Parts: sequence; C-alpha cells; structure tokens
Amino acid sequence: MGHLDHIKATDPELFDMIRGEEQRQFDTIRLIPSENYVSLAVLEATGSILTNKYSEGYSGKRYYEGQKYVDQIEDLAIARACELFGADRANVQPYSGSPANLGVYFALLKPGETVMGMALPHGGHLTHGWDVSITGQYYRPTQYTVHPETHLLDYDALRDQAKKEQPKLIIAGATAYPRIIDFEAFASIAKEVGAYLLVDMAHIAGLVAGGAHPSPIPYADVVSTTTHKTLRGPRGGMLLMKEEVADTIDRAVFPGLQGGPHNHTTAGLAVALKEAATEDFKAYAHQIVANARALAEALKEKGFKLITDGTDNHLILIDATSRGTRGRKLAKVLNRCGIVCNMNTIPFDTRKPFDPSGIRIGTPSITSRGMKEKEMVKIAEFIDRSIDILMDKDAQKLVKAEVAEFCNDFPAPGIRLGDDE
Ligand code: DSN
Repeated sequence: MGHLDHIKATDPELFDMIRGEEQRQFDTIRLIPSENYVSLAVLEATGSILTNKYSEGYSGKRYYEGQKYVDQIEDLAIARACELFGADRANVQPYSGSPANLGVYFALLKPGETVMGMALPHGGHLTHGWDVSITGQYYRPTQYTVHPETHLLDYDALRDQAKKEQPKLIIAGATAYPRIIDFEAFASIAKEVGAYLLVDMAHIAGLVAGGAHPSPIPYADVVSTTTHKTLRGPRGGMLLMKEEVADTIDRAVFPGLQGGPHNHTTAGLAVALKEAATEDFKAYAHQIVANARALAEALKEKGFKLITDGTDNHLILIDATSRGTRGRKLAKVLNRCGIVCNMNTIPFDTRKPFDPSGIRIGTPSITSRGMKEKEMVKIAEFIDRSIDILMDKDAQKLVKAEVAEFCNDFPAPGIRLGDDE
C-alpha cells in the first residue's frame, strides 16, 4: 500500500497534484527561509482522526463533551512548549502566526491605541502594524526602520521613536532581518515608555529552541510564533506568555478571536516540540546558521551584495541589482533552475514591492535534508550560474536537471516518493 493510495482511489485528480508537489519538494533546492520539511511523525499526527473533533474552550473547561484525549494532547503540547522555551504559560490554539499576533493585540490594546513594529519593507511583518493589515487600520501604527547605512536595527533611534510616540505595544521580530535581534534592548525601551513587549519569533523559533539564537522569553511579556518554520512543526501558531498577561490573552484567543482549535495541528505540534528538545535538533539549529554563513560567504565571493554583508541566523537577503538583475526576475529564473526562493524588498528599496530589488533565501529546509557547508558552495555556484542564463530557458532546464540530480543524494524528511511502487 502506498501512503497516498486512498486519495488516489477517491480523487485521482488531486492525487496527481499532491504527488507532483511531493516530487517538486524532493527535486528542488528549497531556499524560502520560512519553509521546511516536517517529519513523518508530525505528518501522521497532522493527518490523524483528531481533525474530527471540536473542542471549544481549554483543557478541563470545554463546551463540548468527549474531550478525554484532546485535553491530554493539548496539555502535553503546552507542557512541552513551556519546558522547551522556559515560558510561564503557553497557548497552542492560534491557527497561525497572524491570528496569534491578533490575539495579543485584542488582549492588550483598545482600537486606536499605538503599536510600534518594524516596517514591512524593512523586514517586519504585515501584522506588525503595516497599513493594509487590520493591525495598521484598527490600531495606530508607528513603524520603525533599519539604519539607512548599516541596515541594522538602530536601538537609539528606536528608543527616541518610542519616547515620542508612546506606544502601548512594541513588537520585535522580523521576516527578513539577517542579524541577531537584541531582545534585552527592546525590553529596556518598552519598560522606559511603559509599553508591553511582544516578540514575534516565528522565523527563529527553531534557532531559539536549539540555542542558536538568544531567547526572547526572559524579556518579552508575550512571544508569538508560527510552528512550521525553523521549528519544523505543522502549520500553526503558538503564544508563550508571562503569567501576568496569560489569562487575558487566553480569553482573547478563545472566545475572542477563534472557535474550536485544530486538534490535529496541536498533536503535530506536540510531536515537533518533542523532536525540538533533542540533541539532534540542537545540532540541526546550529547547522542552519553555519550553512547560512557558508552560503553567504560563497555568494559574496561570486560578487553578490548581501544586506548587512552577511547573516547571523537562517536567512540571507541578496541585492540582485548588484549582479545586474532584479529580485522578481532572479527569483523566477532560479525557480526555472530548480532553486526556489522569494523576491523581497531590501531596506530603502527604490523599486516596487511586486518588482523589488532583492531575493530572500534561507537554509532551514536544505539543512533538514542533511546538506552542510560543502553543499552551500555548490548552491552558490548554481545561483551564480543562473545569472549568466537569465534569458536562456534551455540552459535553465539543464541546470534544473543538475539540481534534481544534486538533490537526489539528500533524503527529505516526510517525502515518501517510491513508497507505493
Ligand atoms: N509568510 C511568512 C514568511 O515567509 O516570512 C511570514 O508570515
């Protein structure tokens, strides 16, 4: 029996699509820094019968009967999250990162109150107060940027802005910032102006769990995260909270914002948190960073300009204009070469968000496949070669075949091609 046989029998059209995606994930060098490969154990939990159950409420206080096992599962996920990250309390119900952040806003702010977050084009997230987001429309955002020359966070400027704008909530955390974030500095600024501090560690949660990035837990009132990026869990969200704000935030998540939690996701998260507490995962987290550093160095040798000239974490922001192209074009050509990344604005970009100057790449997925520093040099070579064949689709096809051959030596967690043959 193959692992997708039931889908194949019921819905061959969909089977072909899932199988195609599975093949794509195996044959390509996946460099989108927010993506990963989950383990088979996480996949099994996520695909389990827990999807059949409704469980509005929290463990021990639900609105529906039949919660014996769901309560145990949610308690287990919470206990593992608190233990792994050293948090007072955890809420594992947010459907993903955006609802997790919105739960914090709903708990701690009234509409119209001021939130201070990193501007999207400088590496922040939509939910950090960007104008098209509900967080930028229902609250009063003041957005911070990176330093115009260094492209690093400027903590003195942040302090001045906080003093002037008097936010009720400061958000630290990013989706495209390649350096260590100083959470202690953020906490001291928040304390000085009497603001809550929310750290959105979605991108770096796995690095924090594995000790490869300083933890925000001692400094933040609340830490939000997705569970599927470097943490290598199922698609979902989680909040790690100080005792003082936890009850209010729990009420904001349910019943304030959401209905029944996704119990299959909670179970997948419990598995991922167990995996993330192992020595193997610590080694994985450190290898992500070592790989990113090696890839950054190899790219620099090929003449690519990197924002902040390198990386301390899992991601690299490349200024594609430094090699005579632009982000959108390069991302599309790389995709045709079997290397998958995303176009990205760079700080103070003069181009538009849908045709920006940069691309964003990262090492979580390729590190999950066991690639190491040696392979980073090879990947930099592939990226470099793509620049010479920007207009040559036949040459791009040849590189794609080479990339697939290269990937073939690295088993991908959770991918079971061939199981049903
Ligand atoms: N979409 C995520 C990322 O790629 O960074 C952020 O939510």
